[in-house]
Amino acid sequence: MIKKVLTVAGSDSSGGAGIQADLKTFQEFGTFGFSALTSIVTMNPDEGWSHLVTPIEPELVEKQLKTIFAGGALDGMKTGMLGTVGAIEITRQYIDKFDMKNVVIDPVMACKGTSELLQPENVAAMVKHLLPTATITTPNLVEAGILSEMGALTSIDQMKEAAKKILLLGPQSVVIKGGHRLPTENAVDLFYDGQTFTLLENKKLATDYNHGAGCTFAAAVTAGLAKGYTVAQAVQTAKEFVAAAIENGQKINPFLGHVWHGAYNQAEKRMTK
Ligand code: PXL
Repeated sequence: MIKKVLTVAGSDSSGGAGIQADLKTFQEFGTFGFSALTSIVTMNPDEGWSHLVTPIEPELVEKQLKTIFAGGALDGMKTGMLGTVGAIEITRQYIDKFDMKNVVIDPVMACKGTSELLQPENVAAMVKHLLPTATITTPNLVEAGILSEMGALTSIDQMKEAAKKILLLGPQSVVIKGGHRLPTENAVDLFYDGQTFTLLENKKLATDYNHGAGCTFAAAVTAGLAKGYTVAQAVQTAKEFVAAAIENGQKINPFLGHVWHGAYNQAEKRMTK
């Protein structure tokens, strides 16, 4: 049976992050993707690509989840941008009702290019209701600084300390994506399962076309877990998948470049007629 995976996330109308990244990535992993939309993000090219987040009513999020779970529990799920506290609470109810395993919480707090935090009450509700259900949570460096209440993280030792603090919030494991932000020679991510720290290193890629990298990484972890990989294997495979996606990033419009989700499997070569 094909593995079923769900993303509860926002729509990135520009096509690189959010549910667009998640569904494309699920497909690349040979899993069957579902989406419950929590918000729609639009960008205005006439106003310097300014972002607008329009949340979706919690009742409509619930209707989507009811539809999606009609066939019972799924093999894995992830959350990304969460529109409202109500949607977060409903998502938790479905996780509990269907005793969901392989839950990946990507603690999205802002879109790239906007330093502004998305609705702080959503972040608090995500920490309270969703992090304790997580098989793994996947913060970037900024999000890990906020979740650990340590502020700016500038070294691997600080990332380790933050990982320990984040585990106290309830997830079974954490991977902090240091990525290109950390002032180290390589792009370093830190995986911590409560016992062992594992550093995942890649050379830093000389490209700015990385919009959607975070969502793509979390979606790849979700699909891997649904397929039965261990958490460590899912993280390692996701890292390789995203490295290929960044290396083959595409300039999608004058404002930004996106990762190419099909790069790992060279999807552009599939249809030849
Ligand atoms: O990359 C964070 C992110 C997550 N989800 C949605 C987004 C973005 C950034 O643009 O639009 C829907």
